[in-house]
Amino acid sequence: MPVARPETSDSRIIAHVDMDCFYVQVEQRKQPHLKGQPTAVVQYNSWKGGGLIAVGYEARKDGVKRSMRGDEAKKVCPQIHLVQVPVARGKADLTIYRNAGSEVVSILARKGRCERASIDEVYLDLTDAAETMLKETPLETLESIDEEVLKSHVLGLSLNGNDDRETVREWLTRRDADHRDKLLACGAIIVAELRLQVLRETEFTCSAGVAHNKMLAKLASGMNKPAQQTIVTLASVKGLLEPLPIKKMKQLGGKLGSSLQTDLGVNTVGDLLQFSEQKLQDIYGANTGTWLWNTARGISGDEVEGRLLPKSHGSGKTFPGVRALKTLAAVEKWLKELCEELSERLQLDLETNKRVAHTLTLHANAYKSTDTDSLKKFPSKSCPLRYGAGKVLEDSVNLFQAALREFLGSYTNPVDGGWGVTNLSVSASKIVAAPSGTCSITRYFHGQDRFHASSEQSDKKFAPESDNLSPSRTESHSASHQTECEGGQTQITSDTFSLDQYETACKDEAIESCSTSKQHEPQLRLSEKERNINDGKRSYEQKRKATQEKGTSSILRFLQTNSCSSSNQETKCLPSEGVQEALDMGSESQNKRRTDSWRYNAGEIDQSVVNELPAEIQEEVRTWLRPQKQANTVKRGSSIAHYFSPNKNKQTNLRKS
Ligand code: DCP
Repeated sequence: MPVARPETSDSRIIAHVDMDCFYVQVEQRKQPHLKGQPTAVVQYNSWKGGGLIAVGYEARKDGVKRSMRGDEAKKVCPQIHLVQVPVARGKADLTIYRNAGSEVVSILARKGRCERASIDEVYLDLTDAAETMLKETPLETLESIDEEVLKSHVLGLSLNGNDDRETVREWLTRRDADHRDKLLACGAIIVAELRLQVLRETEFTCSAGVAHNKMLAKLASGMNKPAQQTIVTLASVKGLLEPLPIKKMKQLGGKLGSSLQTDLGVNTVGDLLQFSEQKLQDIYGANTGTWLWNTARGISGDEVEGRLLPKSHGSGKTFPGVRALKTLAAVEKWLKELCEELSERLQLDLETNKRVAHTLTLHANAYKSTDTDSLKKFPSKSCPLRYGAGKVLEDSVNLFQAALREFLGSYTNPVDGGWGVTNLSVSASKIVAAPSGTCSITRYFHGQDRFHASSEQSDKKFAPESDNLSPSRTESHSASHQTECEGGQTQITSDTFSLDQYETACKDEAIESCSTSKQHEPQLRLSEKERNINDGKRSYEQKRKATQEKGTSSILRFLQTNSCSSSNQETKCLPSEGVQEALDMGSESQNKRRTDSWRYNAGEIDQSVVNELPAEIQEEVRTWLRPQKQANTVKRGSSIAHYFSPNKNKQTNLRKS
């Protein structure tokens, strides 16, 4: 359900920047001879010339539309250039578009808080920049104003078509203007400058909406395309919103919008104005009721989130008509491709941006041969995400099977036949900053085990996407033949685990899986005693604090906390004085206790787990595991690694692997 966030101030200056025919521009930059030519980007499949996913403005003039296939576009516009989307793993590869989007984001972010909303859309909070500009340069004193600013469309400003730029100049420089309009004028100047910078540095044009909140800015950015900007003055809000079809409003494209239409007869935003806030609250609950009441009046307190990176990653593919996947083997084959791509992107995100994702979700559309209405009723399933392509695949297959069982109403594992999958996608969401230093290592090691445990019990935890009135529309682009979860809100609206639940679950599961799952990686087992201590005495909070420490000393703490002082431990090592110092041990008894619990069997670390860690962490871990030559040698003052020397046999294994 939408959450009402009352407008904190209508003096905010928010811009929504949307790239023009984005994929086409990216292709035209790559192949400059296409510039100025009617061009469209098509999906890679060859059926009827492939589906159009982006159409350049020259081709639009000739009547080419995104809903067309290549063959149809050729009929309408014989000179059109059809460029195929790059392909990798048998599906669209959007990397060049994603990277091009990042180039633009890095430029736009120079002037204020910037939120990457999708592969080609960005919100900017320019309030501070506008206020500063207004203080430094009163608008009425401006001597020259760039043409790009004068070309702005100011909603509510009547133009006679003769000297429109002069009229806009007068509006921008009015001495007696409302302070909020003056800020909007500054916003328009800043946005025009940013758009010019984007053009200069990337060769891409974009359009923008400038308003007092995100909702209005987004509505305005598409009003005048390409390469133009639209300003929403306070006085124009009513006129802008009233005629808009209710289903066109963000978050009202789904069931909530349909309910407004069928239950209340609301077809335009203006129709909504007749309902009191109380009435809307009575029908839709306090929050949604207030949100609807505010929306009808152009009030929205949504903040621009300072986020330059995507909020989720997704990889998907559709299998229309005869291409529907009808066997588990076929589904698994495609899941392998999708999971590998997703995993690569997760890894890249981890290495480049130090971010980790927590939730894996599987979406699919399917039909039952016996029930033609069953299309799209396939439940989405989520579980905690484990890193590594193999694990992502394993979990995705489990998720798919659980969903298919539910879809078919079967208690046993489904078999081939009687069903077909027309769309399949996996996504990773709940992406947060990876804790630095040891903490990330801890999480990885803990995570591997607990995730494994959770996947074993997955059926109990898989939950369907909710079927309530939550808006299902997202800001991410989902092409007819692909899934792109770049930026924007993900389509996962009701994962089994909320982040809090997940944290709690992790807390509970980490200990058990560490201690019991021999086959699980890594096999860092806790002794009975330590488990009891962990279970009973150490709160989760304390544990978290301990692992939040940075640097080598905290790495050691990690090992200390999680080390395996099991009875069959053969190698006992003592820390060097230096290390001891770094640990800031304090009292002697503490020293002893910690030293005892340092027994650590490096041979028990599975190399495949180490291989999945980010490069720099791998390096760090390998440093500890390297000191094979000094096995069983306990030397004060030697390197940290010496204190983790495995026994001989295990060293040999380790070296082999
Ligand atoms: N896209 C896609 N599948 C869709 C819609 C869009 O793959 N069904 C991709 C191609 C687009 C890009 O996302 O270039 C951005 O989508 P927009 O809806 O913003 O459309 P364009 O940028 O192409 O055109 P416009 O200038 O109308 O915004």
